[in-house]
Amino acid sequence: MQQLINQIHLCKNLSDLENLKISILGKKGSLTSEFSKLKDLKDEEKKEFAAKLNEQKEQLTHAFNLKFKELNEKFLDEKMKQDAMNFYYFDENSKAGALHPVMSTMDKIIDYFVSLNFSIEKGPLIEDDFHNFEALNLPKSHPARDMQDTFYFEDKRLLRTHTSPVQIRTMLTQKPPIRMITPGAVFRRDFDLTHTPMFHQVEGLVVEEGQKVSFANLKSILEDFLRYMFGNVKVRFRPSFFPFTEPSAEVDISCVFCKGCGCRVCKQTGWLEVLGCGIVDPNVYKFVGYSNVSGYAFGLGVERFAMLLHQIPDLRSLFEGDLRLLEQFR
Ligand code: 2U9
Repeated sequence: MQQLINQIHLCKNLSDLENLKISILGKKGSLTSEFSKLKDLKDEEKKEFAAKLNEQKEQLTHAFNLKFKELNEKFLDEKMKQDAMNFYYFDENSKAGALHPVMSTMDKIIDYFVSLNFSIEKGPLIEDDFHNFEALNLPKSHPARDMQDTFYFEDKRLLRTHTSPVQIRTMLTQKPPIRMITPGAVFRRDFDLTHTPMFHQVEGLVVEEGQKVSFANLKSILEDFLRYMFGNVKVRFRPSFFPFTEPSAEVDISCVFCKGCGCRVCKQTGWLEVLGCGIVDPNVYKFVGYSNVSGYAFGLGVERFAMLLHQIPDLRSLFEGDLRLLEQFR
């Protein structure tokens, strides 16, 4: 008996222990076969022998259980060690990603207008002539409608050239008051040092019932916005023209590179153009069925903002996915 107990203690792993258990307590095991001898014994001997076998069985089972517990714990410990992930590995070997500077600039712009309760509206990238041009008061003869400026599909649909169709769609489905911005990609057939065929815009639109909205409202919000974006810059409004706004203005800030002294970037003028804006042309309201309303609108190119914010000299580098640039924004 003690020999068997010793054998149990000597087992090194679970499978040795299992084999030993089968050889002793299994169906054909050494102790199990002792039980079959009972039938040949007389009653008194049988009782004594059975009691002895049962006691041995109990002792062995107890020893097996204890040993199982010990070996199983060891087995699980080792398995855990093998399977465990070394999280420090990821810490040391992986570089955290980061937002592309165009997207972080977009987020900064969006944050400003969301804080003033503007809603964010989205629309399709593939548009039709009505939403992209007609309803925006762009006459049939307008050069922007030209095949040379716009990407057309064969069925006359087109890739939106600005995010303005989203304002049209919003006005067609909602009543004033409207305070919205629409961030997103736009497409133009333009590719040179300062233009890419796809870029991002954020446009804004505010429309109120009655004649409450004035150019002064537009001026004050854009001045505040530009100082939020670029710090303590000078802001100036220059008269301009857009088919969808009247009066219209282009907005400049004092050059962030030379602080207005004149440099290569601002072409020695001390000013950088950053925005277009204006009071919404009443013609636009006719296309969306609005009457007796007033509103202002503005638009900006996000890539240009990102370049000025981060002093990135070449627009194309924003589209190349070059890690040497992107890693600087982690
Ligand atoms: C509606 C009415 C008016 C949006 C406007 C501009 C002026 C503008 C340019 C800035 C740089 C486009 O990315 S850019 O090339 N945008 O100058 N955008 S007013 O006016 C609207 C839009 C929609 C219904």
